[in-house]
Amino acid sequence: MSARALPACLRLAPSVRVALANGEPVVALESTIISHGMPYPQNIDTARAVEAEVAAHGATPATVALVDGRMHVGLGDAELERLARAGGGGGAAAVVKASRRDLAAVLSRGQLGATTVSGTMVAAHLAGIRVFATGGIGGVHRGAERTLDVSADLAELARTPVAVVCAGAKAILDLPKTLEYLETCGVPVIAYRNGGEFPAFYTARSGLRAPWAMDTPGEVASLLKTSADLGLCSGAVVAVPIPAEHAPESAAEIERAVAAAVAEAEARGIAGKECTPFLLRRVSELTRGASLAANVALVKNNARVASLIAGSLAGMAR
Ligand code: PSU
Ligand code: MN
Repeated sequence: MSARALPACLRLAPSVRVALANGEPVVALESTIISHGMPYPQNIDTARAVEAEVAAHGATPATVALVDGRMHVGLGDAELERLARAGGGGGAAAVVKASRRDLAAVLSRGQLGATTVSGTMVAAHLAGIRVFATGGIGGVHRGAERTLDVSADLAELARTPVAVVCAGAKAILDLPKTLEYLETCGVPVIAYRNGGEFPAFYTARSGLRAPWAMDTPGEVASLLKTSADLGLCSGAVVAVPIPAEHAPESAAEIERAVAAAVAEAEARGIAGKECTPFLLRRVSELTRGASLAANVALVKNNARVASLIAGSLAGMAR
């Protein structure tokens, strides 16, 4: 590992520290998806299954969260359980959804914080982790021309060299505008084994082209290595379609539910950081759990692909 001094509040789990020191693959995982993205107990089951998926594919999982004034990279099971119970749809106030802007406040107050994509990217980069798996990135919200609601995830991708392996941007968003924003920021978006199409989170098809199409972990790792060699400080979006066998039966039903949830959020004045958790919960209720089942399946698949990319990247450094 580099001689760069690590911040005093950064805590690497022993497994993560050893893997990084040995140049072995590590995959970062976020915690907002646990605390604010899914209900209990599906959230804790998914968190454990995703870590197991990473390990099964030869990489060390490093779930990120803010606990008692420390930025943890790699959590124990008790901490995962604490995050899952504190969030889980019910008492989400007990755990703060933390993007970049919230990191210093949550840490200095010693609050419990679950990191979003942007917060997790910051932590991963500090720790020296280059690949991160999640469900879907935040993006430009529908109606952003009025609200200016654009996820901090996009600005983070522009400035932090961590690859985010996801199923695209969440379908509750405006996908064309999200791709435009990423283009403006200079963030490569790679459609992974999807015929060049940008996936639409719950479904593989968005009708939108991604700027790049790649079919192997080695190709993606090579792009990441080249980007680092050039000193480009931007991240990358590796957009992996949900496996066909896990896609919801009716894409139209999902889209109807999304449209209804977005309208409801607007009518109820739900905005800011509450917006995404509200939409995910309402879409799950309106589809009687179909969207949640798809979400669980796609996160696991993304964890698998991220592990293969991290493995390939680690091999290139040898
Ligand atoms: N992916 C999921 N479920 C989630 C999220 C991503 O499958 O809950 C979270 C991520 O933490 C992402 C956040 O960074 O939603 C985006 O929130 P916002 O739109 O407020 O930036
Ligand atoms: Mn927002």
